[in-house]
Amino acid sequence: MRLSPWIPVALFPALLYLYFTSPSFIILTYKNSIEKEKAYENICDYSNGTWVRDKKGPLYNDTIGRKIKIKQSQNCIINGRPDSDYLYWRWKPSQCNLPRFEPHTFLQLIKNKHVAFVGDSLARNQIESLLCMLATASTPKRVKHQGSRRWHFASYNANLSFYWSSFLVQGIQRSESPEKGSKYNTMYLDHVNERWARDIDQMDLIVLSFGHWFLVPSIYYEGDSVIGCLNCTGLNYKEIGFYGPLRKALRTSLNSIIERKAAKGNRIDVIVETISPSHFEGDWDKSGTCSKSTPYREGEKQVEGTDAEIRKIELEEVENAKSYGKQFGGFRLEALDVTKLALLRPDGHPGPYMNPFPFANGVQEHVQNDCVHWCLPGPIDTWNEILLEMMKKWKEKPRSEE
Ligand SMILES: *[C@@H]1O[C@H](CO)[C@@H](O)[C@H](O)[C@H]1NC(C)=O
Ligand SMILES: *[C@@H]1O[C@H](CO)[C@@H](O)[C@H](O)[C@H]1NC(C)=O
Ligand SMILES: *[C@@H]1O[C@H](CO)[C@@H](O)[C@H](O)[C@H]1NC(C)=O
Ligand SMILES: CC(=O)N[C@H]1CO[C@H](CO)[C@@H](O)[C@@H]1O
Repeated sequence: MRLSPWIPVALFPALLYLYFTSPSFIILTYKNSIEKEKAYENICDYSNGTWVRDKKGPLYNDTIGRKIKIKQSQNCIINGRPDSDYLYWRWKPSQCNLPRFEPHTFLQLIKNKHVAFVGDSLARNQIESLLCMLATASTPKRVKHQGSRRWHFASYNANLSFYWSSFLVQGIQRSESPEKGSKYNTMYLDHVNERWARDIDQMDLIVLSFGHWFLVPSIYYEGDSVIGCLNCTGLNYKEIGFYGPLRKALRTSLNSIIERKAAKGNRIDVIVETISPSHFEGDWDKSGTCSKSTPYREGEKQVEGTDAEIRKIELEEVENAKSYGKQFGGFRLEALDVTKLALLRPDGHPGPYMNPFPFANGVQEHVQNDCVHWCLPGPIDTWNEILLEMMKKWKEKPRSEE
């Protein structure tokens, strides 16, 4: 029997009616609009969340670390750290999921670009994490450059570099052994450190990560005069604490970037990382340790005290610089707020495994611990996962001038 042509025609409106009133259609539409809205508003706050178990583990291992020549004091596996639990955690932001790092996507985004990490040993720790992750896709080549450590990804014509500048502004670090050498940092708060700043015009993305060096005794200059000091008992200077100086150093640096690049009509992207807390139980110089072997749970530990204050200053200065830089279309700036996710990971530091096999000759009375930097692989890989998400969002949402 031939099907009457009228049957489908008659059925069609009925089906249409059923479909549009069905709960699944309504839910689907609702979900789509929410997802669109989410993507549109960039509402995910990566800074708030919790560490959850993850079977997958890290993207790389110590073999790559050796190839990139990361600082050996952060290669915990090679140094004999016996537990590996700390490698099986993933950061879960409370409102979204943080995707696993995709080295190809990152390299594609930095094609023909120069990405500079500027700051202290934590900036170096992070760029080495990034290099290890990228090296799973493409091997970088170390290239000589005056004033920085530099790596070149030939197939992408991309450069990554690390500029050591622990204050961002000009200054002289106090001696590593203050009993013998200089007891104080000297900082020139209104002069950006030219070691990195003279290359600003060749940079496309600058990641600033600093802070820990502000906590030691210092003498502060503005212009030619001393404006105060930190912990300089016996010298005839005013104690002004380090919060003000830290704020000024960051402001001087961000202003320099804006004035030397954006104000001249060039594009520049800047990321300011908030402070990554350390986890010494006891004083760092009196054999303090970080012995916890699991992350803190949500709510178990709050960002407080010095860490909270430094983070607040950094976020405020980012907002200040954003409003100053807004008049120049090519300027983009965001904070990468790692303070909470770092605070929750006391288990991710090298601890005694900053040195190879620290217990090879039995347990010593005095073992030096590193509870500031992070094992590679380790939690700091997550900072770079968030960095990649921020870069992807920037790519989707073009600058106002474009
Ligand atoms: C380390 O990673 C390399 C490259 O990804 C891989 O070939 C090697 O098998 C890994 N080694 C271990 C011990 O997992
Ligand atoms: C972080 O997320 C938790 C859980 O969703 C929420 O209760 C808390 O208010 C959030 N905190 C901040 C500072 O947004
Ligand atoms: C990267 O560095 C290489 C070698 O130092 C240089 O020739 C090239 O122009 C740089 N590329 C970018 C995009 O900065
Ligand atoms: C006067 C002053 O700032 N003193 C500080 C020196 O450093 C110690 C510990 O680092 C502080 O507790 C003091 O307040």
